[in-house]
Amino acid sequence: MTVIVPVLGDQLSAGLASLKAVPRDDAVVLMAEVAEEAGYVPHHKQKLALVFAAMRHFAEDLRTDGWTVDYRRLDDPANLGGLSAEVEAAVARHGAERIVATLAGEHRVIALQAGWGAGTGVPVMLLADDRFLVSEEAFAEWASGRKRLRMEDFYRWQRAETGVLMVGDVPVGGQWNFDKENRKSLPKGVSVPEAPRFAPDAVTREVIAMVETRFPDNFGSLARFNWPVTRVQALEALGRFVDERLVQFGDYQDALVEGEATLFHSLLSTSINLGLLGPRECIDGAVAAMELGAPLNAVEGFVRQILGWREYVRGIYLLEGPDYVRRNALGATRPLPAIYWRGGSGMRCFDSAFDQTRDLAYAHHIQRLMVLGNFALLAGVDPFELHEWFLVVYADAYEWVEAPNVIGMSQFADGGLLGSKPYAAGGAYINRMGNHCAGCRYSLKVKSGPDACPFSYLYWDFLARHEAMLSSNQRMWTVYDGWRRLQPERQAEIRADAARFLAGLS
Ligand code: FAD
Ligand code: DLZ
Repeated sequence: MTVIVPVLGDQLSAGLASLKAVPRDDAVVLMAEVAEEAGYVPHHKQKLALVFAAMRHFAEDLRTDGWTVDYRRLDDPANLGGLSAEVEAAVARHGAERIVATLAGEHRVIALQAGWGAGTGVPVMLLADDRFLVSEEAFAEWASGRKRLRMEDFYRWQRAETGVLMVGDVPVGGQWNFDKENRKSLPKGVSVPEAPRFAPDAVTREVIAMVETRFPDNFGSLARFNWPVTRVQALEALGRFVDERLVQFGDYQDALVEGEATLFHSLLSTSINLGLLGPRECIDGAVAAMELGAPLNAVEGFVRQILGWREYVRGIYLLEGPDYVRRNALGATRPLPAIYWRGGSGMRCFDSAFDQTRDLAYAHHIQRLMVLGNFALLAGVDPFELHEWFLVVYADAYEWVEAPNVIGMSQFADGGLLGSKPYAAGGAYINRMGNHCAGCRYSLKVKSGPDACPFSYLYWDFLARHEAMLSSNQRMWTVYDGWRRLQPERQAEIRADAARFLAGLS
């Protein structure tokens, strides 16, 4: 019996449920580069190159392992342009009697998969994606009946369930969370190890040339493409992170440093999201490093990101359904400002994050949350437009992980489902966490007028605009006390600065 096993571009795991379920001799693995997936948003050029290069390398690995792979290249004139069309044609071409697939990550592609049976006339078996540590059902069960769905509660549950960093029922070190020890700015003199380099091989170079030719107007530059595109490279990236950067990951997790694009971050999200690495092996690698002296605040900080945040946002995405991306609890309607596509805002922190986003398809978490996301929140940008931007510009962007981070965590557009308060901050926060302000054309010392830091007056203006909704939130009481203590003349000055700046932005 011939079985078509479609493997999507982010399902590049030898242990994928559908690859485990079908005997190798019966399977024809279908992998298809298609215009539909390349175009549902105009992805950063590096994301396209990464996905196609990783797909081509994975197909070769499967063939070496004895699988029959039917690989459809984007530049093949016979390419049908869509996943469903390719699946239907493959069933006919191979005379297949059934399809066995692993459920896609995104609602959009899950909907396509649901139509494959009708489209092909053969039975379709859709298997759960067991590369995540928490199944959709287990998350729904955890969520059911809870008044609040907080990451911290989910994370503690997962620590207890998995036994990671636990001694019996007690968290290692007597504390669940060392977040407060992970907020240092980078002192002068601390040097950051260089991230590993993965020079593109012939396969990747061919893909890069194809992307440059076929997607010349997409955002971003390919010049500094440096992503792991194979499992071997991804394992090297994990090993180098654990050996060289994990020790300081905790301390400087929230730091913002001019000219330091990656700091001590792992750069592993692209590899995990593509399936080149499993979440559990990343967690185990970090935990094992404790025996070699890695501090608990670093290891726990890293484990929290993967066992906590990554699993939690995926659970929220599946639970909340396709309409989640349209939430707009704060009623924000400003079109996405041009500085998100062109940079050149004059704000050093923003331009720094923008430039590296364009050049590397990467920005670390605090740049995404507290600079690019925070600015949009304060400026009242339409969250759906921001969501689409975030989906475009990062090499690790897939809706299941991007949308809860943008709509929920960053924009509070889900009204507090994901976060207990908006991640809104003024210039003082950015100054405390980094060194951008020193070289900025705006000044924190100037309190009003065209040279004052926009983050500062926009922060107060944001609070004022949303006072009716947010001031009853206990976690916002202190900041609203601060706002109310300002003289009416000072409040008016702040609001006038914000209005002037926002008018210029549009
Ligand atoms: P590290 O800082 O080294 O963290 C280790 C790993 O933990 C990451 O590789 C990632 O797998 C996981 N992780 C950390 N934080 C999160 C989080 N909040 N949600 C889910 N996983 C997390 N992550 C994506 O993978 N894709 C996205 O499209 C994406 N969009 C984001 C948009 C916004 C507005 C924000 C605030 C965060 C977003 N994140 C996204 C989460 C996080 O910023 C990235 O995972 C991280 O910056 C990737 O870099 P790294 O691998 O060096 O991470
Ligand atoms: C992201 C992406 C891109 C750019 N291209 C393809 C493709 O051509 N073929 C494919 O199978 N998958 C691609 N992907 C990954 C899918 O978009 C991904 O499987 C869905 O986003 C579901 O998570």
